[in-house]
Amino acid sequence: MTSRDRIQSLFRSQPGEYISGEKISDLLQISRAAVWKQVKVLREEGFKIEAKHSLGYRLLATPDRLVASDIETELNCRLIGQKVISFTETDSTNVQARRIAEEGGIEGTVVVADQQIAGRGRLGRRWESPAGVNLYCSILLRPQIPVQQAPQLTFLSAVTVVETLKDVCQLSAEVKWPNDILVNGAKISGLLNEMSAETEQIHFVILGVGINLNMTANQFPDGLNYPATSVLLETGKSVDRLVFLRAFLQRLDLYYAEFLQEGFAPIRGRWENLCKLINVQVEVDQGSHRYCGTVVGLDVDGALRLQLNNGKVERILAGDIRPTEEIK
Ligand code: BT5
Repeated sequence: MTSRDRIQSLFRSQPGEYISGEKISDLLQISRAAVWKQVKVLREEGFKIEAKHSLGYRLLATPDRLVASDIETELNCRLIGQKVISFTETDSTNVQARRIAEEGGIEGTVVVADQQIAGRGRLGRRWESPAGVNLYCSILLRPQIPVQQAPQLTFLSAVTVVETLKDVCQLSAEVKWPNDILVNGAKISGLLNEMSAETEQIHFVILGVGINLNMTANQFPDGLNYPATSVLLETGKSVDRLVFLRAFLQRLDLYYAEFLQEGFAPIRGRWENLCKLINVQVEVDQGSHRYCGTVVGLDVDGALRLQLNNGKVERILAGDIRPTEEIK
Protein backbone atom coordinates (compact mmCIF):
# COMPACT_ATOMS: atom_id res chain seq x y z
CA MET A 1 0.00 0.00 0.00
CA THR A 2 1.23 3.50 -0.81
CA SER A 3 1.35 6.28 1.84
CA ARG A 4 -1.69 7.83 0.16
CA ASP A 5 -3.68 4.61 0.50
CA ARG A 6 -2.58 4.12 4.10
CA ILE A 7 -3.61 7.65 5.12
CA GLN A 8 -6.91 7.14 3.38
CA SER A 9 -7.61 3.87 5.17
CA LEU A 10 -6.57 5.46 8.50
CA PHE A 11 -9.14 8.23 7.96
CA ARG A 12 -11.77 5.67 7.01
CA SER A 13 -11.11 3.65 10.17
CA GLN A 14 -11.84 6.75 12.33
CA PRO A 15 -14.68 8.49 10.52
CA GLY A 16 -15.28 12.11 11.53
CA GLU A 17 -12.43 12.12 14.06
CA TYR A 18 -9.37 14.33 14.09
CA ILE A 19 -6.08 12.51 13.74
CA SER A 20 -2.97 14.49 14.58
CA GLY A 21 -0.24 14.93 11.99
CA GLU A 22 2.18 13.52 14.54
CA LYS A 23 0.15 10.34 14.99
CA ILE A 24 -0.13 9.83 11.22
CA SER A 25 3.58 10.40 10.77
CA ASP A 26 4.36 7.87 13.58
CA LEU A 27 1.96 5.22 12.28
CA LEU A 28 3.13 5.50 8.68
CA GLN A 29 6.78 6.12 9.51
CA ILE A 30 6.92 9.17 7.23
CA SER A 31 7.80 12.82 7.94
CA ARG A 32 5.17 15.45 8.85
CA ALA A 33 5.94 17.16 5.51
CA ALA A 34 5.21 13.89 3.70
CA VAL A 35 1.87 13.59 5.55
CA TRP A 36 0.95 17.09 4.41
CA LYS A 37 1.94 16.22 0.82
CA GLN A 38 -0.31 13.13 0.83
CA VAL A 39 -3.22 15.11 2.29
CA LYS A 40 -2.78 17.55 -0.60
CA VAL A 41 -2.88 14.65 -3.09
CA LEU A 42 -6.11 13.34 -1.54
CA ARG A 43 -7.67 16.82 -1.62
CA GLU A 44 -6.82 17.12 -5.30
CA GLU A 45 -8.65 13.82 -5.87
CA GLY A 46 -11.79 15.30 -4.27
CA PHE A 47 -11.46 14.20 -0.63
CA LYS A 48 -12.66 16.93 1.75
CA ILE A 49 -10.10 16.99 4.56
CA GLU A 50 -10.22 19.60 7.27
CA ALA A 51 -6.96 20.64 8.95
CA LYS A 52 -7.11 22.25 12.45
CA HIS A 53 -4.03 23.64 14.07
CA SER A 54 -4.10 21.90 17.47
CA LEU A 55 -6.21 18.85 16.50
CA GLY A 56 -4.89 17.51 13.20
CA TYR A 57 -6.75 16.28 10.13
CA ARG A 58 -10.32 15.13 9.76
CA LEU A 59 -12.00 13.47 6.77
CA LEU A 60 -15.33 15.14 5.99
CA ALA A 61 -16.29 13.63 2.63
CA THR A 62 -14.93 11.21 0.05
CA PRO A 63 -15.34 11.73 -3.69
CA ASP A 64 -17.84 9.50 -5.47
CA ARG A 65 -15.18 7.57 -7.30
CA LEU A 66 -14.49 3.88 -7.46
CA VAL A 67 -10.89 3.47 -6.41
CA ALA A 68 -9.14 0.09 -6.38
CA SER A 69 -7.80 0.38 -2.83
CA ASP A 70 -11.29 1.22 -1.45
CA ILE A 71 -12.85 -1.70 -3.28
CA GLU A 72 -10.21 -4.16 -2.05
CA THR A 73 -10.61 -3.06 1.58
CA GLU A 74 -12.82 -5.52 3.48
CA LEU A 75 -13.80 -7.32 0.31
CA ASN A 76 -12.97 -10.69 1.90
CA CYS A 77 -13.48 -12.76 -1.23
CA ARG A 78 -11.80 -16.08 -1.91
CA LEU A 79 -10.93 -15.41 -5.53
CA ILE A 80 -12.80 -12.49 -7.07
CA GLY A 81 -11.09 -9.15 -6.52
CA GLN A 82 -7.67 -10.53 -5.55
CA LYS A 83 -6.53 -7.72 -7.76
CA VAL A 84 -8.62 -4.65 -8.58
CA ILE A 85 -7.74 -2.11 -11.24
CA SER A 86 -9.69 1.14 -11.44
CA PHE A 87 -9.85 3.82 -14.10
CA THR A 88 -11.40 7.27 -13.87
CA GLU A 89 -12.00 6.96 -17.60
CA THR A 90 -11.26 4.22 -20.08
CA ASP A 91 -12.43 2.98 -23.47
CA SER A 92 -14.10 -0.21 -22.21
CA THR A 93 -13.41 -2.28 -19.09
CA ASN A 94 -13.80 -5.43 -21.24
CA VAL A 95 -11.05 -4.21 -23.56
CA GLN A 96 -8.78 -3.45 -20.59
CA ALA A 97 -9.57 -6.80 -18.93
CA ARG A 98 -8.74 -8.63 -22.15
CA ARG A 99 -5.41 -6.82 -22.39
CA ILE A 100 -4.63 -7.70 -18.76
CA ALA A 101 -5.64 -11.34 -19.37
CA GLU A 102 -3.39 -11.58 -22.43
CA GLU A 103 -0.51 -10.22 -20.34
CA GLY A 104 -1.05 -13.08 -17.84
CA GLY A 105 -3.33 -11.33 -15.30
CA ILE A 106 -4.52 -13.52 -12.42
CA GLU A 107 -7.94 -15.10 -12.18
CA GLY A 108 -10.38 -12.93 -10.26
CA THR A 109 -8.88 -9.62 -11.46
CA VAL A 110 -11.58 -6.94 -11.47
CA VAL A 111 -11.45 -3.91 -13.75
CA VAL A 112 -13.76 -0.99 -13.01
CA ALA A 113 -14.17 2.46 -14.52
CA ASP A 114 -16.06 5.58 -13.50
CA GLN A 115 -16.68 6.29 -17.17
CA GLN A 116 -16.32 4.39 -20.45
CA ILE A 117 -15.92 6.34 -23.64
CA ALA A 118 -16.36 3.28 -25.87
CA GLY A 119 -18.55 1.03 -23.68
CA ARG A 120 -19.52 -2.05 -25.68
CA GLY A 121 -22.70 -4.05 -26.05
CA ARG A 122 -23.06 -7.21 -28.15
CA LEU A 123 -22.68 -7.30 -31.93
CA GLY A 124 -20.81 -3.99 -32.07
CA ARG A 125 -23.54 -2.10 -30.22
CA ARG A 126 -22.74 0.70 -27.80
CA TRP A 127 -23.23 0.76 -24.03
CA GLU A 128 -23.95 4.24 -22.66
CA SER A 129 -21.53 4.82 -19.81
CA PRO A 130 -21.72 8.36 -18.36
CA ALA A 131 -19.25 9.37 -15.64
CA GLY A 132 -19.67 8.67 -11.93
CA VAL A 133 -23.19 7.29 -11.84
CA ASN A 134 -23.20 3.60 -12.78
CA LEU A 135 -21.19 0.44 -12.53
CA TYR A 136 -18.95 -0.62 -15.42
CA CYS A 137 -17.00 -3.66 -14.42
CA SER A 138 -15.20 -6.64 -15.99
CA ILE A 139 -14.03 -9.75 -14.18
CA LEU A 140 -11.27 -12.02 -15.49
CA LEU A 141 -11.88 -15.76 -14.95
CA ARG A 142 -9.86 -18.78 -16.00
CA PRO A 143 -12.27 -21.68 -15.44
CA GLN A 144 -11.10 -25.18 -16.28
CA ILE A 145 -14.32 -26.26 -17.92
CA PRO A 146 -15.15 -27.46 -21.43
CA VAL A 147 -15.36 -24.60 -23.94
CA GLN A 148 -19.04 -25.28 -24.66
CA GLN A 149 -19.91 -24.62 -21.00
CA ALA A 150 -18.51 -21.06 -20.99
CA PRO A 151 -21.91 -19.46 -21.83
CA GLN A 152 -23.15 -20.76 -18.46
CA LEU A 153 -21.16 -17.94 -16.86
CA THR A 154 -23.49 -15.36 -18.43
CA PHE A 155 -26.33 -16.84 -16.39
CA LEU A 156 -24.17 -16.85 -13.29
CA SER A 157 -23.52 -13.11 -13.67
CA ALA A 158 -27.21 -12.43 -14.45
CA VAL A 159 -28.37 -14.17 -11.26
CA THR A 160 -25.71 -12.29 -9.27
CA VAL A 161 -26.88 -8.91 -10.62
CA VAL A 162 -30.57 -9.59 -9.88
CA GLU A 163 -29.92 -10.86 -6.35
CA THR A 164 -27.60 -7.92 -5.54
CA LEU A 165 -30.25 -5.45 -6.75
CA LYS A 166 -32.73 -7.14 -4.40
CA ASP A 167 -30.36 -7.30 -1.46
CA VAL A 168 -28.76 -3.84 -1.63
CA CYS A 169 -31.51 -1.75 -3.30
CA GLN A 170 -34.68 -3.75 -2.42
CA LEU A 171 -35.45 -3.73 -6.12
CA SER A 172 -37.06 -6.71 -7.90
CA ALA A 173 -35.62 -7.40 -11.32
CA GLU A 174 -36.01 -10.24 -13.78
CA VAL A 175 -33.67 -11.96 -16.21
CA LYS A 176 -34.36 -11.81 -19.94
CA TRP A 177 -32.66 -14.43 -22.07
CA PRO A 178 -29.85 -14.29 -22.90
CA ASN A 179 -28.11 -11.34 -21.29
CA ASP A 180 -30.49 -8.63 -20.09
CA ILE A 181 -31.77 -7.64 -16.68
CA LEU A 182 -35.09 -5.81 -16.65
CA VAL A 183 -37.15 -3.90 -14.11
CA ASN A 184 -40.78 -3.34 -15.05
CA GLY A 185 -39.90 -4.20 -18.66
CA ALA A 186 -37.02 -1.69 -18.90
CA LYS A 187 -33.35 -2.61 -19.18
CA ILE A 188 -31.34 -1.83 -16.04
CA SER A 189 -28.30 -3.98 -16.74
CA GLY A 190 -26.55 -5.68 -19.65
CA LEU A 191 -23.90 -8.40 -19.69
CA LEU A 192 -21.16 -8.92 -22.22
CA ASN A 193 -19.14 -12.07 -21.67
CA GLU A 194 -16.20 -12.68 -23.95
CA MET A 195 -13.89 -15.66 -24.22
CA SER A 196 -10.48 -16.60 -25.52
CA ALA A 197 -10.14 -20.32 -26.19
CA GLU A 198 -8.71 -23.03 -28.38
CA THR A 199 -10.78 -26.03 -29.45
CA GLU A 200 -10.44 -27.84 -26.13
CA GLN A 201 -9.21 -25.23 -23.70
CA ILE A 202 -10.41 -21.92 -22.30
CA HIS A 203 -7.63 -19.36 -21.84
CA PHE A 204 -9.90 -16.87 -20.12
CA VAL A 205 -13.42 -15.51 -19.89
CA ILE A 206 -14.22 -11.83 -19.28
CA LEU A 207 -17.51 -11.19 -17.50
CA GLY A 208 -18.55 -7.66 -18.49
CA VAL A 209 -21.28 -6.12 -16.37
CA GLY A 210 -22.97 -2.75 -16.79
CA ILE A 211 -25.57 -1.74 -14.19
CA ASN A 212 -27.47 1.55 -14.26
CA LEU A 213 -27.43 2.73 -10.66
CA ASN A 214 -27.73 6.52 -10.36
CA MET A 215 -28.31 7.42 -14.01
CA THR A 216 -30.93 10.14 -14.50
CA ALA A 217 -33.52 10.25 -17.30
CA ASN A 218 -31.66 12.94 -19.28
CA GLN A 219 -28.50 10.79 -19.35
CA PHE A 220 -30.15 8.16 -21.56
CA PRO A 221 -29.79 8.96 -25.24
CA ASP A 222 -32.81 9.13 -27.53
CA GLY A 223 -33.43 6.22 -29.80
CA LEU A 224 -32.51 3.25 -27.56
CA ASN A 225 -34.02 0.06 -29.00
CA TYR A 226 -35.74 -0.78 -25.71
CA PRO A 227 -36.89 1.21 -22.68
CA ALA A 228 -34.10 1.66 -20.14
CA THR A 229 -34.04 2.52 -16.45
CA SER A 230 -31.80 2.84 -13.38
CA VAL A 231 -32.08 2.08 -9.68
CA LEU A 232 -32.45 5.82 -8.96
CA LEU A 233 -35.32 6.13 -11.44
CA GLU A 234 -37.08 3.06 -10.02
CA THR A 235 -36.66 3.65 -6.28
CA GLY A 236 -36.03 7.41 -6.04
CA LYS A 237 -32.94 6.62 -3.95
CA SER A 238 -29.32 6.90 -5.03
CA VAL A 239 -27.04 3.96 -4.46
CA ASP A 240 -23.60 3.96 -2.86
CA ARG A 241 -21.66 2.49 -5.78
CA LEU A 242 -18.87 1.14 -3.60
CA VAL A 243 -21.27 -0.71 -1.29
CA PHE A 244 -23.10 -2.14 -4.31
CA LEU A 245 -19.93 -3.23 -6.08
CA ARG A 246 -18.54 -4.96 -2.99
CA ALA A 247 -21.82 -6.83 -2.43
CA PHE A 248 -21.90 -7.83 -6.10
CA LEU A 249 -18.33 -9.15 -6.08
CA GLN A 250 -18.87 -11.05 -2.83
CA ARG A 251 -21.94 -12.82 -4.22
CA LEU A 252 -20.15 -13.54 -7.48
CA ASP A 253 -17.28 -15.07 -5.52
CA LEU A 254 -19.68 -17.43 -3.72
CA TYR A 255 -21.55 -18.45 -6.86
CA TYR A 256 -18.40 -18.94 -8.89
CA ALA A 257 -16.94 -21.24 -6.21
CA GLU A 258 -20.23 -23.16 -6.13
CA PHE A 259 -20.25 -23.36 -9.95
CA LEU A 260 -16.74 -24.84 -10.03
CA GLN A 261 -17.70 -27.44 -7.41
CA GLU A 262 -21.26 -28.33 -8.31
CA GLY A 263 -21.59 -27.34 -11.94
CA PHE A 264 -24.39 -25.40 -13.64
CA ALA A 265 -27.47 -26.95 -11.93
CA PRO A 266 -27.80 -24.54 -8.94
CA ILE A 267 -27.35 -21.47 -11.17
CA ARG A 268 -29.72 -22.81 -13.78
CA GLY A 269 -32.38 -23.33 -11.08
CA ARG A 270 -31.96 -19.79 -9.75
CA TRP A 271 -32.01 -18.28 -13.24
CA GLU A 272 -35.22 -20.15 -14.14
CA ASN A 273 -36.84 -18.86 -10.92
CA LEU A 274 -35.93 -15.29 -11.89
CA CYS A 275 -37.20 -15.64 -15.46
CA LYS A 276 -40.81 -14.53 -15.84
CA LEU A 277 -41.16 -16.24 -19.23
CA ILE A 278 -40.92 -19.86 -18.03
CA ASN A 279 -44.19 -21.63 -19.00
CA VAL A 280 -45.26 -18.56 -20.98
CA GLN A 281 -46.19 -18.49 -24.68
CA VAL A 282 -43.63 -16.47 -26.62
CA GLU A 283 -42.53 -15.57 -30.10
CA VAL A 284 -38.84 -15.75 -30.98
CA ASP A 285 -37.73 -13.54 -33.83
CA GLN A 286 -34.51 -14.60 -35.53
CA GLY A 287 -34.81 -12.21 -38.45
CA SER A 288 -35.10 -14.86 -41.15
CA HIS A 289 -37.11 -17.26 -38.94
CA ARG A 290 -39.83 -16.96 -36.34
CA TYR A 291 -40.76 -19.56 -33.68
CA CYS A 292 -43.87 -19.70 -31.51
CA GLY A 293 -44.00 -21.85 -28.40
CA THR A 294 -43.76 -22.11 -24.63
CA VAL A 295 -40.50 -21.49 -22.77
CA VAL A 296 -39.58 -24.59 -20.78
CA GLY A 297 -36.16 -23.62 -19.45
CA LEU A 298 -32.44 -23.38 -20.11
CA ASP A 299 -30.29 -26.07 -21.70
CA VAL A 300 -26.85 -26.93 -20.29
CA ASP A 301 -25.09 -24.78 -22.87
CA GLY A 302 -27.35 -21.79 -22.19
CA ALA A 303 -29.68 -22.38 -25.16
CA LEU A 304 -33.32 -21.55 -24.46
CA ARG A 305 -35.63 -24.59 -24.59
CA LEU A 306 -38.84 -23.78 -26.37
CA GLN A 307 -41.70 -26.27 -26.70
CA LEU A 308 -43.30 -25.66 -30.09
CA ASN A 309 -47.01 -26.01 -30.61
CA ASN A 310 -46.42 -29.44 -32.25
CA GLY A 311 -44.82 -30.68 -28.99
CA LYS A 312 -41.25 -30.71 -30.26
CA VAL A 313 -38.66 -28.96 -28.06
CA GLU A 314 -36.49 -26.55 -30.05
CA ARG A 315 -33.16 -25.21 -28.80
CA ILE A 316 -32.95 -21.46 -29.40
CA LEU A 317 -29.42 -20.13 -29.70
CA ALA A 318 -30.14 -16.54 -30.68
CA GLY A 319 -33.08 -14.23 -31.22
CA ASP A 320 -35.37 -11.72 -29.65
CA ILE A 321 -38.12 -13.10 -27.39
CA ARG A 322 -41.49 -11.48 -26.83
CA PRO A 323 -44.36 -12.86 -24.73
CA THR A 324 -47.59 -13.42 -26.67
CA GLU A 325 -49.74 -13.96 -23.59
CA GLU A 326 -50.15 -11.94 -20.41
CA ILE A 327 -47.54 -12.80 -17.76
CA LYS A 328 -49.06 -13.70 -14.38
C1 BT5 B 1 -25.50 -5.47 -23.59
O1 BT5 B 1 -25.43 -5.45 -24.96
O2 BT5 B 1 -26.51 -5.37 -22.94
C2 BT5 B 1 -24.15 -5.64 -22.92
C3 BT5 B 1 -23.73 -4.42 -22.16
C4 BT5 B 1 -22.44 -4.67 -21.39
C5 BT5 B 1 -21.89 -3.42 -20.81
C6 BT5 B 1 -20.71 -3.68 -19.92
S1 BT5 B 1 -20.18 -2.27 -19.06
C7 BT5 B 1 -18.74 -3.04 -18.55
C8 BT5 B 1 -18.26 -3.87 -19.73
N1 BT5 B 1 -17.41 -3.10 -20.60
C9 BT5 B 1 -17.98 -2.91 -21.80
O3 BT5 B 1 -17.46 -2.25 -22.73
N2 BT5 B 1 -19.17 -3.54 -21.85
C10 BT5 B 1 -19.45 -4.21 -20.61
P1 BT5 B 1 -26.69 -5.47 -25.92
O4 BT5 B 1 -27.61 -6.59 -25.54
O5 BT5 B 1 -26.10 -5.48 -27.27
O6 BT5 B 1 -27.43 -4.12 -25.62
C11 BT5 B 1 -26.97 -2.91 -26.14
C12 BT5 B 1 -28.19 -2.03 -26.40
O7 BT5 B 1 -28.73 -1.61 -25.12
C13 BT5 B 1 -27.84 -0.76 -27.13
O8 BT5 B 1 -27.95 -0.94 -28.53
C14 BT5 B 1 -28.89 0.23 -26.62
O9 BT5 B 1 -30.13 0.08 -27.34
C15 BT5 B 1 -29.14 -0.24 -25.19
N3 BT5 B 1 -28.33 0.51 -24.20
C16 BT5 B 1 -27.14 1.11 -24.38
N4 BT5 B 1 -26.70 1.63 -23.24
C17 BT5 B 1 -27.63 1.35 -22.29
C18 BT5 B 1 -27.73 1.61 -20.91
N5 BT5 B 1 -26.78 2.23 -20.21
N6 BT5 B 1 -28.84 1.16 -20.27
C19 BT5 B 1 -29.81 0.49 -20.91
N7 BT5 B 1 -29.77 0.22 -22.23
C20 BT5 B 1 -28.68 0.63 -22.91
